[in-house]
Amino acid sequence: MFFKTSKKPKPAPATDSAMHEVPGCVIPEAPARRIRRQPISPKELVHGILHGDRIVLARAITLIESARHDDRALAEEIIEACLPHAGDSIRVGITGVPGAGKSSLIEALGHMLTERRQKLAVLAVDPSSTLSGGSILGDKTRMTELSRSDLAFIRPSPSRGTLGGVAQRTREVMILCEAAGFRNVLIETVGVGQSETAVRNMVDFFLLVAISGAGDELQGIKRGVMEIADLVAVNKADGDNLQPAEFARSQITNALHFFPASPSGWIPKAQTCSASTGAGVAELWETILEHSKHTRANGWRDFVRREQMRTAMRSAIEEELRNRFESTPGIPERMKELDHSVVTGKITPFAAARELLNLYSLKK
Ligand SMILES: Nc1nc2c(ncn2[C@@H]2O[C@H](COP(=O)(O)OP(=O)(O)OP(=O)(O)O)[C@@H](O)[C@H]2O)c(=O)[nH]1
Ligand SMILES: [Mg+2]
Repeated sequence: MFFKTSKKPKPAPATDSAMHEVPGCVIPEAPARRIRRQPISPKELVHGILHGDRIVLARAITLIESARHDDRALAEEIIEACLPHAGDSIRVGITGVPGAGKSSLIEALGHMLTERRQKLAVLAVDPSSTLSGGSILGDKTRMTELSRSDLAFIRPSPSRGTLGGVAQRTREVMILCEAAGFRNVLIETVGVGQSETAVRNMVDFFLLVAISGAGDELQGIKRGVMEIADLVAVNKADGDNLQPAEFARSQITNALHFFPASPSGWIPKAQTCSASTGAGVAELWETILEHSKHTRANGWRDFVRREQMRTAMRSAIEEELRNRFESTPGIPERMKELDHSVVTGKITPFAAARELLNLYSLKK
């Protein structure tokens, strides 16, 4: 890696769980403990967030991610209070096949931004962590340099819930981060399934990290991921891989011409970069800034963000309905029985769904 070893001492190991969740925290242990022990009101939490206090921010996020019903009301109060202070930001989604170098590229971009004294938040949407219990940003060793900077706030994907739920939480966390002054938000997602669409629906700019030599299918060219990308970064353009990466870039540039023009007027690009040497990384950010300028000027960014709010509202309704449905007494038990009946062909899926919905209407 091209990064210099940090001269800063490593932060002391923290005992507070909120500190463990925030690798970027370098605030000493004692105040964190003090804050944790004392109950803290939503007003104080909002005050702390608006003053950029990362311990408080981490606590508020824990509240957002909590499954407890009474925490939800508090979380909503905090989000509401933060909303007017959020929004003036650059939101970037990052996807790509496993191992393409997303985390490394985030670290390289983050390094560049913090050198410029800019604050950034790194979040993740990883529905697979619901199953594995792990998280794509859980491995702090991948962002060692960045996690030591006071200008960076790194938060792994919530490891509980459906994709809809995880995406909703991430959207809320983004609002809090922006209110805390993190005006660059990078959201990493795994290059599988529906998570890309979920992330696309919450960012201004979508970056696909590709590598030379991986099949088209793998890289999302045939799955339609490339169609939603504003920029394809062919990473690992270093050493012996320089030429293959350049070849892949030109092929991808050709492929991009075949996609219908975006109503934003933005023409998607392909660029090479190396997260390891840092080559091309500043140029990637230049493209992101250029897109931001372009879409702010023609009103596209605001239009998209308004649309995203509508989508968010609908997703929140779906999520809440699903939660209410699944937590209604009697439903999970009956669902289990009906699962069996559907699988063995005793009842059609539609009849089973109707019965469960009728049961829900009766009980609610
Ligand atoms: N040579 C070279 N290796 C790189 C570069 N970027 C990342 N790598 C290596 O590729 C491997 C995977 O990098 P990650 O950043 O973890 O990739 P990722 O896309 O975040 O992977 P997942 O989170 O598992 O999907 C690591 O061993 C990196 O050191 C690069 O620009 N050049
Ligand atoms: Mg990663």
